Formats: sequence, C-alpha cells, structure tokens
Amino acid sequence: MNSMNHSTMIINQQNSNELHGYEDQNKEKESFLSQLPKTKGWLGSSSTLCLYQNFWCPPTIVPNIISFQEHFQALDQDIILASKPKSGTTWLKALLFSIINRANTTLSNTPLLSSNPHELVPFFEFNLYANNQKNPHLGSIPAPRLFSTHIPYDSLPKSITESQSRIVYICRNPLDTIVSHWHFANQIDEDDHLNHCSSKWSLEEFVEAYCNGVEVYGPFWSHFLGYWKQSVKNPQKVMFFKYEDLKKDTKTQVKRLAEFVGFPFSLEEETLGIVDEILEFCSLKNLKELDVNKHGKFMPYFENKSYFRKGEVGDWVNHLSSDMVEHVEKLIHEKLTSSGLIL
Ligand code: PAP
Repeated sequence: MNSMNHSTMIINQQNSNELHGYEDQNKEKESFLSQLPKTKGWLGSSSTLCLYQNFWCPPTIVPNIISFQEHFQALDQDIILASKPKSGTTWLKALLFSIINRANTTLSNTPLLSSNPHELVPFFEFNLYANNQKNPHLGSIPAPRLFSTHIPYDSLPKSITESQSRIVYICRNPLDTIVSHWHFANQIDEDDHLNHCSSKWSLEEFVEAYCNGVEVYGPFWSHFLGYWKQSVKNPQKVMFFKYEDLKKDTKTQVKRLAEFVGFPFSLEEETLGIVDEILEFCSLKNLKELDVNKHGKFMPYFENKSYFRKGEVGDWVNHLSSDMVEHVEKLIHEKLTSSGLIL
C-alpha cells in the first residue's frame, strides 16, 4: 500500500470516528433532552418548555446553554447584563452600550442607529452559543466586552462567577412583567402563520403558570433571589437594578450604572449635558421610532419592534383582575420578603 493510500485511509478513519463521535454526542444530547421534564411552551402551539437546572426554558436552547457553561472564558473586564425576560433588558443594553462607547462614538453616529440593542449586546444562549458553537470568536471584541443572558445566577459558568467580571442585573415587578410577557408571546403567535390562533394563551392561564413558577427562566423568585443575594454579598460583583427605579429617576440610576461598570461621568460631561443626551437617545420614544427598530428583525421569530411597547410602570391595572393581583402579590410576599428584596 503506498503512503498516499495509507494516509487517505487514516483520514477516512478519523473522519468516520469524528462522524461517529458527533453522532454519539448528538444521540447523547437528544437522550438527555428527552429526559428533562416538559410542559407547554409559549412560542406557538407545538412549543414546549423544559426544566433544566431548576429553571424552565425552551429545549432548543439547552445545548447552547451547556456549550456556554462548558466553554466560555470570562475576562476580568467583561460586563454581563442579566435579567429575566421583559424586565427592561433592551433599555439597559442601549444605556450600557452608550455609556461605554461614549468616548469613541457620538450619538449622531452610534451603531444603535442601525442595530437593535440586542444585536450590539448579544445573548450567550440565543446568539453566541447557538448552532452548536463551542468557540465563537470573542477574542477580537475590544474590552470591555458586553454580553447578556437570561440564565439564573446559579447556572452561570464558574469563569463568570469566579472572575472579576461584573454583572448588572435588572428586575421588574412581576405584575408588569406578566402583562409585558403575555403581550409579547401572543404577538409572536399573531405572526406565526404555522401555529396561527391555536396557541394563544389566555391571561388567566399565563398568570397561573407564572405563579406556579412555570415560565421562561422561572420561577421568578429564584431568578431574583439568585442575583439579589449575590448583590448583597458582593456588591462589587453584582449590581441590582429595578426597572421601576430606572423609570422614576433615570439619571441617578444611569450615573450609578456608569460608576459600577468603571465609566463614571465627569462633572464636565454632566455640565455639557452628555448624561441627558444619552437618556434622551435611549428613551423608549426615541428607540421605538428608529427605522431599525420599526422594521428590522435580528432574532429568529421576533421582530425588533416587539421589544418596544408601552414601557410603563403599573400597566397591570389595565389587564389583571383583583384575584390575579392578589395571587401574585401573596407569592411575592411569601417568597421574597424575608430576603430584604422589596419590589
Ligand atoms: P426582552 O427580555 O425580550 O429583551 P425587555 O427589553 O427585557 O425584553 O423588556 C421589554 C419591556 O421593556 C417592554 O415593556 P412593556 O411591554 O411593559 O411595554 C418594553 O416596552 C420596555 N422597554 C423597551 N425599551 C425601553 C426603554 N427604552 N425605556 C423603557 N422601557 C423600555
């Protein structure tokens, strides 16, 4: 046998081993996924949620989460924005991006004019580690790198929790989050021609599932408490924001955010109105009207416009019955009061 044939055979053998390894891995993944508890999802009639590491999420992203947990290497300068869905993530992404990049970009040419905030501050589990990615090219991103996640604190990779990287967490009153999420979920269904009509959630059903902890990245109380406890224990590592505080006194909260991430506003910047300009640019009114957010689409299933609705505190009064409110408030009291977290 000549060497050419021999090496070809070895390569073929390697390819075959790799292929089998790959197939084995896929089978393992499928079998692991099939064993996770499942329930009805909110993204179309055929969708499901599964319970992975004590939180509920779409099964399609579990392999991404595992990949992220196994492979991500945090750098000390990294900033990670964490939240439960519908808590103000998009807003905080726009603010954070503007704060950090204000020295090298003005608001007249900021990438936020042509990209949705989710594109500029990508999610680990939806974007970076999607499609079996093990090593997305993150090394070339200039420091500080901005990332985001909806994953609970206890499921973050050790490389994040043990490095000097910083975590900014935003939480929102569950009553408003329920209403926001319910609109979001049903709006997707309206656009989902395959599952049209059959998959709509009633608000009653949605509240019930939410209160049972069966909602995307829920239960909400363990999500909140995971980050809350860390923010109390290690305030240099985790900063805890509330959507309501951000709405009430945006300027104070944004200055607090800038300090935490190491980009404080100088007195001169304040006097020049730089802080106010950023607040104005990142307001719901302004972001919602940008062409990219009116007509663009970055994430699968979701149009950019779906991230911008009313942005109000207390919109729940227009949607939830007194029984629903009582149920949710009782749960908030039971689960959170002893921790010192007041919503
Ligand atoms: P996500 O989890 O899908 O990223 P997220 O951005 O966390 O969603 O939350 C969306 C909510 O933030 C929406 O609330 P609503 O349904 O009660 O209106 C959205 O309107 C609100 N929001 C988005 N951008 C802003 C902003 N710039 N200022 C205030 N609220 C905002």
